[in-house]
Amino acid sequence: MPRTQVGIVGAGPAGLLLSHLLHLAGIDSVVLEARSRDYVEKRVRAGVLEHPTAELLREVGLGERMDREGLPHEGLSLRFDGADHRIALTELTGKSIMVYGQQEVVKDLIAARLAAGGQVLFECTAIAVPGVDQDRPAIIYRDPAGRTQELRCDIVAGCDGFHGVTRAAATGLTVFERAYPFAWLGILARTPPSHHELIYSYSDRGFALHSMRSPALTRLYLQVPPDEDLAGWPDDRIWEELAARLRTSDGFTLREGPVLEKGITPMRSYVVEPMRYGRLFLAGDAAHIVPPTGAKGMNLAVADVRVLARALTAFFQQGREDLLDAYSETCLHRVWRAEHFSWWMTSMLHRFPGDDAFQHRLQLAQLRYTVGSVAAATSLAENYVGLPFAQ
Ligand code: RFL
Ligand code: PHB
Repeated sequence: MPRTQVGIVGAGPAGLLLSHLLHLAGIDSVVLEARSRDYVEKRVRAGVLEHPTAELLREVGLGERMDREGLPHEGLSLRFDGADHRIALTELTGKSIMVYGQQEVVKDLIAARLAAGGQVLFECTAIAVPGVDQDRPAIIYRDPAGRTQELRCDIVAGCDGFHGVTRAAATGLTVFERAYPFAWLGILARTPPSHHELIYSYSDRGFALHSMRSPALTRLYLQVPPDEDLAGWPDDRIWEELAARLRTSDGFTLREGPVLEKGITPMRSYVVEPMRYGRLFLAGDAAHIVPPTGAKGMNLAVADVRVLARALTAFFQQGREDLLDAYSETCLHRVWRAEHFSWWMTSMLHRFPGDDAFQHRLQLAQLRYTVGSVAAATSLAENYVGLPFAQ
């Protein structure tokens, strides 16, 4: 029967980076991923790496292509009242962010794991993780041929995202949750960005976001109703709505181009506590979700597995359990800060169904204060570029 020290469910940023960090510490792991390699490498998701995330990727030998192809940004715009109001991230914090697609991070991680002889088993779907409450955990999974297999391990890392199976193995977790009355419709278009930085736009018609992936690829999002059907959004309607929501009084022009990808993402805040059950450790979206307005999801996944890799290193190399015992609490401090920031950005920038003129004026007052006060702008900036990792 196959065996490893750490059985990892999920080859997203959390699972792959954990496997890489463990490898650097001389700890063996196997990653099981339900989807194909091609699928996970093409899945378009997050685009913003916090300063600490980019630094960590460099430190562990994963920064080369990111530094070559990624786009460092020193500011972003909040657009309202028909104009841009720039938050000078770097001037205010001394730090910048890196615009580099999540699927590029995933590609770099997979390449690094495979080059080091690491085991990433694609098209292997975990079904159950028995024994995590005793000392003999295992992962039961279906292999690509449909056969049921068992992987024995000392520790299971549940990095299988929000819809994974590992969280269900834990009993007694407390769930904290908030749903939002809207979703995001996102597109990737083959057209140069219309502005050199990200634009978060608050408009009468709802929120819109202008982002990018490269000098030739633009990523754009629209706030839509939560159960919206993509079929009702032909490309023309999407461009028209984006142009209307991104309009300025000084004639901003939105560059259009072929739509390469489109999808709808529900918005949710969600945290389980604790992020551990016996020998099962949850990390990334398996343990918490934020609405994407703060660009925090992937960054939290990275922060979790950094803490977990250190704790597992102390466990396997020195037999210490104190860092594993502290894992959940250490992570949850950062998680709740990001939950607050993401909720705050979301609340400030979206139109809520049923909101009245009073609410609209409150949001405008908040936006004007945020861009007008150095203290308030710095608060947004330090959260956006990423607070320092836990020691
Ligand atoms: P992932 O990436 O979902 O990976 C989980 C993996 O587990 C696999 N899996 C299983 N494998 C085996 N057996 C099973 N039973 C399995 N069940 C699931 C899945 O196939 C998958 O490969 O979770 P992870 O690693 O925790 O990473 C989290 C991030 O993906 C997520 O937080 C971000 O994408 C969120 N997010 C953003 N985060 C940022 O930091 N900055 C952003 O700018 C940002 N923008 C976004 C986002 C997410 C979005 N969507 C689509 C949800 C924008 C969008 C639109
Ligand atoms: C993205 O580029 O996909 C992106 C950027 C900022 C966000 C969310 C998504 O807040």
